[in-house]
Parts: sequence; structure tokens; C-alpha cells
Amino acid sequence: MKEELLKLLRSRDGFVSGQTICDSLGVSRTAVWKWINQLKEEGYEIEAVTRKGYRLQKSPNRMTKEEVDRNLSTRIIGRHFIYEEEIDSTNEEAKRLAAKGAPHGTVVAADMQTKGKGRRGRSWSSPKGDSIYMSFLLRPEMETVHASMLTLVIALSASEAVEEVTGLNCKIKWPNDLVCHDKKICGILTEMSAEMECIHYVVIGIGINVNTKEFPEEISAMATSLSLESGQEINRADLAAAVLNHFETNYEMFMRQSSLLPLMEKYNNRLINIGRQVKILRQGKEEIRTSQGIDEKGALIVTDEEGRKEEVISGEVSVRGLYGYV
Ligand code: BT5
Repeated sequence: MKEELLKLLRSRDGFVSGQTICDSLGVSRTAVWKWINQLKEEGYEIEAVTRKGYRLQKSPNRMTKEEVDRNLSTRIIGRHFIYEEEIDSTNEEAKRLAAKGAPHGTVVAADMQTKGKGRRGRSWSSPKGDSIYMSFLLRPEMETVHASMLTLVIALSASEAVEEVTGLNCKIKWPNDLVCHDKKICGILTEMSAEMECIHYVVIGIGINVNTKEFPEEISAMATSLSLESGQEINRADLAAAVLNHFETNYEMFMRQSSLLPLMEKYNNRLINIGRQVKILRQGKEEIRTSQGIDEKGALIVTDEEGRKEEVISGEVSVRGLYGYV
């Protein structure tokens, strides 16, 4: 009902009379008044004028289902959308929901995480109120070996969404980071439940630093946010919806052939350090190679000084620029 009321208020530039709301939604004036107050508590600014009615002045910068839905154009991804004010980790919640049978395309978002996770036991700084923490539950019909490519599909989609919403040039640091002006603005964590050849589900979590103003000391040199880089406050729901929209399109292209071939060119155009030297850190050893971009399986192709080609598989190595994080 609250969603209906919001839709009605949004459909008019001016005031909507209390009577129109009662008639359209089939509820009493007291019920309308109650819902209006609840919306105000959630941060909506609603003007109420006697004999004119109600007018929506401003929506809060939150990632609730109602806010994300405004710009969502997907068929499946994010149609089942769960928003939590606080959660341990959206990946953990998506896995719990998966165990209870939640459908393919379910998205879990949170305003803060108490145990935000990075890869290999690392943590993800997840303060309240200014960023995006969001996980996708997917049940793809494909071989387990192909699942890691989904990380790249999300990275590409998020990079396109950031550019669309903020105008910032957002690069991909293979395989799972997004970078603006050489600092990390986003990390991706893919987890899978599978048996031999068969995938039960894949959970892909994405953390985007949106309006963060300050970072913990240990990451402040390598982390940044979209608002710090663009100098403007970014609407989180608009950005979240754009990520879902781009992801659905790219996911469908990827799934048709279980291959990154149709996305490779777009991906490589956004890849940081392409054509430049990178450091490959493998089992404590460091090698200098030239990055040539990804192939259709999502491996990073590098060449040595003699031009010999080599495939680098994600999970196996870390790639760094010659002078630091990028
Ligand atoms: C990642 O790991 O970059 C994956 C991060 C995934 C986070 C999302 S949020 C929604 C979902 N739910 C979760 O619990 N997780 C996912 P990794 O490549 O291991 O990078 C982790 C490292 O990045 C840390 O060790 C820090 O050095 C740095 N870091 C931590 N928080 C950061 C932040 N907010 N911004 C930039 N860097 C950060």
C-alpha cells in the first residue's frame, strides 16, 4: 500500500488531494495519514496543505525496493528485491535465502554490514548510510568452471552503470575491482555452492563506495568514493538500478554461449593497464608482463619480453601496476 501511495504522489507534479488518494487506493483518510507519517519517518519530505492535499518534495537517498524500482527495467534480476537496514553480510543473507529456495535473480541490499567480506578472509569496510552493499543470487544452468566469469560480467555492468549515473571514467582492474582515478571504488566477491558438474547457486556480492567521505586509515591511500571523485552526492537507488539493468543485459548475452566473447571488446575497453606492464604475483614470485586483455574465458592474457603469450587465471594470482595498487 505504501508503494501504491508513493507511486500516486510521484505521478503528479503538484498536490494530490486526500480524497483522490482514498478513492484510488480504497482506504480511509486515517489510513492515508498513517502511511504519510511512515513515509516521513523513512526520510520522504511530503508537504501537507489543507484543502490541497499532499505533495512529494524529496525522496531519501536510500536503496529500498520502492526507490530502486523507480528506474528498474529488468525482467528478472532484482524483481525479488530485499532491503535490510543492517545485516552481517549481504552475501551471507543471499546464501541463507538460497537455502530456503529463493528464486534466480533475487537481490539483497543493505544500508550497512557488520561483517562485510572481501576475498580469502579479508574484510570489506561497510559503514552505514552512504554506500551500496548488494548481492545477486543466480541459479545459472552452466558448468561450474564457467561460474568465475560471472565476476567479470558484474564488473563490466557496474562500470557501465557508474559511468551512466556519475559520468566518471570507471576502469576495471581484473578480475574483481573497479577503479576511479587509480583508487578502488568497488570490490566484487563471488561465491558458489556446487557439486561436481552441477551449480546449485552462485552469489555475487558487490560493494560500491558511493558517498563515503572518509575511510579507515589502513585503506585510505587506495580507496575512494564516487562522490569524492565527482564532487557530487550520488543517488544510491539510481546507481543500484543501473547496475541491475546493465547486468541483466550483459548476463543474457553471456549466458547464450557461456562465453565472454560478446562482451570482450566492451570489457577490454574498460580494462586498466591494457597494453602496459603489470606485476604478476604468483606463489610469492613476482614477474613483469604486458597485459593484453581478457580472452573469451575471462583469463588475462599477458606476454613476456619475447612476445610469448600466457594465460593468467583469476584466483591463482594478483595483478598489480608497476608502481602500486594499479
Ligand atoms: C573485494 O575483496 O574487493 C570484494 C569485496 C566485496 C564486498 C561486497 S559488499 C556486498 C557483499 N557482501 C559482502 O560481505 N561482501 C560483498 P578483496 O579483493 O579481497 O579486497 C579486500 C581489500 O580491499 C581489503 O583487504 C582492504 O584492503 C580493501 N578494502 C576494504 N574495504 C574497502 C572499501 N570499502 N573500499 C575500498 N577498499 C576496501
